Amino acid sequence: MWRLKIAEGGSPWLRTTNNHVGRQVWEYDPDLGTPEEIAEVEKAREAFRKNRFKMKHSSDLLMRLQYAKLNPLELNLPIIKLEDHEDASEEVVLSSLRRAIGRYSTLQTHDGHWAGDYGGPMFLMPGLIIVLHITGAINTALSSEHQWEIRRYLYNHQNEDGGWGLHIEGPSTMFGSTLTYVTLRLLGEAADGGDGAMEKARKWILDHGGATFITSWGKMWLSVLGVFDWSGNNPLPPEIWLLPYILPIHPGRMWCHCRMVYLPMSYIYGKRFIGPITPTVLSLRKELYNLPYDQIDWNKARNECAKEDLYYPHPLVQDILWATLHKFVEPVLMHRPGSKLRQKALDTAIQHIHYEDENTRYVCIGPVNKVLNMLCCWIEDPNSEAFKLHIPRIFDYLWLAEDGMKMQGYNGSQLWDTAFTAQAIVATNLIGEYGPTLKLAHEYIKNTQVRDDCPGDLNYWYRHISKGAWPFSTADHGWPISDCTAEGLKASLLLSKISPEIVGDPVEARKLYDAVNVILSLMNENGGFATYELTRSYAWMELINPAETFGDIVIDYPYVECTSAAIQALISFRRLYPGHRKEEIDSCIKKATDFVEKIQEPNGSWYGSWAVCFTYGTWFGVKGLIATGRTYENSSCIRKACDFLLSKELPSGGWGESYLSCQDKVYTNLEGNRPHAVNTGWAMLALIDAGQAERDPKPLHRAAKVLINLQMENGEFPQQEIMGVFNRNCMISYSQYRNIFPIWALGEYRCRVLLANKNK
Ligand code: LAN
Repeated sequence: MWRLKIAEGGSPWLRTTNNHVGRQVWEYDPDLGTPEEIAEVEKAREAFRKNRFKMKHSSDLLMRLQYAKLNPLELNLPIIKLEDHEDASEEVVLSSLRRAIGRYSTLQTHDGHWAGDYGGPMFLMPGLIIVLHITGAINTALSSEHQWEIRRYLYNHQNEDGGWGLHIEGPSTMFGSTLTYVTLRLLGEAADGGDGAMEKARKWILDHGGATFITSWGKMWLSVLGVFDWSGNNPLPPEIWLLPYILPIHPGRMWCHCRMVYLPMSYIYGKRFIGPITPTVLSLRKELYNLPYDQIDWNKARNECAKEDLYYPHPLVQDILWATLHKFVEPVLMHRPGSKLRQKALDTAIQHIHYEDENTRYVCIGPVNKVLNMLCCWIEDPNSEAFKLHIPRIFDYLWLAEDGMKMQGYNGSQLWDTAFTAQAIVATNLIGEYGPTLKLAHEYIKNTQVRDDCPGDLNYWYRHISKGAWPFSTADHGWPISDCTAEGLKASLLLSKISPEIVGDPVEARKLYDAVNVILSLMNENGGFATYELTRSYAWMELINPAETFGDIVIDYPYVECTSAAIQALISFRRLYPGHRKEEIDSCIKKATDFVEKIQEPNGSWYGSWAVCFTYGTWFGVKGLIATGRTYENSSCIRKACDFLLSKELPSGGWGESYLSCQDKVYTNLEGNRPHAVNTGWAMLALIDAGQAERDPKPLHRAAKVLINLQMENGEFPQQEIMGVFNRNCMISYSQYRNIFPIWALGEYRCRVLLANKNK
């Protein structure tokens, strides 16, 4: 049976800064599990499979079975469902909270975080499998059980029309369909395998024009594999790394995710690397196209893209730029003496690749550069130590649930979820009852703060400071993020106000100062906060975004989420340490607040970029402004935001926002106007903060009732539609949100709506 291992190493090729705290890895142990337990797992899988076209999101049932056995829970609290005419009383809310937190606490890992599924995107696993195929490591790195579970996952997420989407809930795209089809073939599936599934997939691909219509990232993957010609790719010259930093297009100025993905891509492109031509590769050349392979017009293919995939069409300047580079510059760089320059550029690129690998302990910033860097290390030297160091970190990205094994969008969301959970539990004012949970979460937060900057000259490596920051996942990953630092700091400050007897020792002041230093260093001129670094170039750089499926990736833009989190953290800090860097903090808060006010949408909402969408952004917008002391009465921004949220409440109560809100930037209800526990939580939190209880508590009563009626028998809230998003268009799972935000909202509802009213 499978087992989730937490905070364990287990390979001589693993490096860590803090004993692997936060590391989550699934391992197969054939000796584990009673026949009953194995049958339960099977039952969960079968139930998912049967319902897979209706419910695309898994509920982490395998992890839950493991934890139920580990931490059995006897809750003798009544399960209450409210009728139409009933409102939730204080007792009902209290009992709902106890059931929710009691159960959620049993899911906490022994190092203090909450493990869970951070999957969603469908384009990540293919990269890994293609790289393992090329490097000949597929069967040594992945056990046959791993390969089984990966196949299960891919089949479970095939759409009814035979294709695969960009993410689990999305309609079929050429990118998702072709890469997943190829992945299944590389995992040993026959071209007519899968009970007709493979033929159906191929039909989807061919009916939509064949694989020349795949997006640019797909073209790159297929070329590496040897089933697409490199001349059908737009150029990605590594020489861009040799340009002077003054130029706005220097990669050092790009968003770190964009920079870190195009870095290894440019190395591979610069070498026109192709893996071994195996029989499967030769066969794929026939399977993926409507024309014989040698008759394909590769020059035309450079700019082809299926309409299903097209989110960000290339502007004309881009086509001109690529055509020029392709026709005139590349031929020079591929032959002597130009190839000397190419070699120099390749040397620079691989140097940066090694730096990234080393300073993330081979986790890398994300799943795409992880596998690309691994391939580059292998291309440089198949017997290298670097390649060996990459292998065990593959498993940090693989997650298993009842729908199978997936590649996650990051090595987890550990710190982020833990910081929110701590704040949510404190907000319920049931601190005494959940002291041990908070103490353990506190441990995780303390152990995960980044201790040092990266080594060497940070400017040379285009890196921002990290010392004192919090990352999104683990300290070993270690990339600092503005809002993760802010949420980590907020949680630490909140816990520092509670007796150490209950929650353990507070973070030392010096470490809090370091965190503040990171936050202050991340404010842009305009007062806004971007994600990992300062905004280093101009928005018009988006003109050269070549990724047709993703928007807003070229530079690190400022966001309401990051800016609001920074405001909140600095204000909490200032309250406890009023003397420390006072002027800087005051001025930062002021500028950041102006920025938040300025970017409010005309309809009163804020557009959230990292989750769905207006409910999320507006929660951040309101919370940031309220933290500064603004109120409904004295701030028209807050009034407008409340009007906006109230106008979107469903007639039956609650909020339910579809992922289409993100793509279209227009508020869109979920199909059937169903409420979603997470959106309902965000909207309630914003409204309660803005004093809705004093004006008219009825919308809050309705929403609280929705949450209570959604709560399941075991105390948890159900997994509903996928809630996270990145780059405007790709969805990603935040599996803890279904518990965190309903708990937080019901906690505030109880304390600030029901109890406050009673005490009046
Ligand atoms: C994340 C995860 C965390 C997230 C928050 C901290 C929640 C957010 O407030 C700021 C942005 C950030 C850091 C973020 C950015 C984009 C990421 C890194 C991701 C959504 C996780 C995966 C995604 C990454 C780009 C996926 C890899 C795909 C590529 C297109 C490179």
